[in-house]
Amino acid sequence: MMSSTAAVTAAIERVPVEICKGINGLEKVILREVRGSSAEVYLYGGHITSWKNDHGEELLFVSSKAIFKPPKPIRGGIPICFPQFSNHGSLEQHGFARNRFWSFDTNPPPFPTNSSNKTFVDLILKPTEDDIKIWPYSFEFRLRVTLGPSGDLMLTSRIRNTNTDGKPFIFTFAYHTYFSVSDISEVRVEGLETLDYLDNLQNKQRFTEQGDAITFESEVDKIYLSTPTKIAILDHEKKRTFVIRKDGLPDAVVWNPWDKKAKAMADFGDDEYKHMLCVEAAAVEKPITLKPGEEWRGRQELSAVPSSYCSGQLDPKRVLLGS
Ligand code: TA6
Repeated sequence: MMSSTAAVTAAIERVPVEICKGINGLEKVILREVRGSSAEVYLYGGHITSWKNDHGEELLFVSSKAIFKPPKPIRGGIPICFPQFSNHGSLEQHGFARNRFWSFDTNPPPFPTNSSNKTFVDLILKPTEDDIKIWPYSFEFRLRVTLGPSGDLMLTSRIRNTNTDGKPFIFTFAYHTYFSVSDISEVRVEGLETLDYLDNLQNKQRFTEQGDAITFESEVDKIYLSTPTKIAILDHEKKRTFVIRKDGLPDAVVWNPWDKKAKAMADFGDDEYKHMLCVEAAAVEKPITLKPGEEWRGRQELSAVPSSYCSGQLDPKRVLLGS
């Protein structure tokens, strides 16, 4: 394994990131935090494929059958859906950002950085001539991936319309995060109760969620609309809660393929549905319009916190209402 300490260190004493070859020789970046947490990002897709806590435990799910070979998107981690979420448009499923090669953004515009976050990498995606043939717009998509001192993982996307012909463009978006869970039938999602959602298994019909935490006993593919900015995934067995904080991303998609769909996906193991759950910070219901020169920002912050519990039960109110 060849590695080089990247010269991608800036003036603010950033923690150097490591650039090395990953699976099939695809270039990746490794972010490490002093307390032991880490994250890995492939330039292929601007795709995060690993996020580990300071015990070295993997927090994201990547399928054992994932294909690390263009043009196939990587099954797991955090694919980025842009400029189209799912089949909400005429482009390929989930758009093309997840199967394009991104570059290092060596000259990002100023960023309101929190000084404590010194471990980050900036990537950029611009359309190729072929992309413009299928989606005739110029844009700059800047992605900053940050690993916080307590191991939190932040993704900040800045998308700018750089069209010179005065044309606006419209897009939908999602961070299609695959969380690693102990046992899907033991997992609860808090923060989406009583919300309206579009059910992708029923022609996107609109329904209202019942009042309790969401649990899983079959395939689910729902787009929750106008959700709170904080959502929690409670994994009792691992005594772990994932907290998703999001900004500029009003919706949240919840997906588990369950057994039948799992078998139908070549890059997904038959039983792997038991150990993953996608909860995706998204902008789907109201597509985003950007005029030339305008910039959109969408941010998600992921934390993995140990259970706060007295009798083994998590206290969701403390998680969702806490700081
Ligand atoms: O985000 C949920 C979803 O849109 C599901 O409908 C399912 O198709 C999933 O994404 C995976 O999509 P992919 O194109 O990665 O196979």
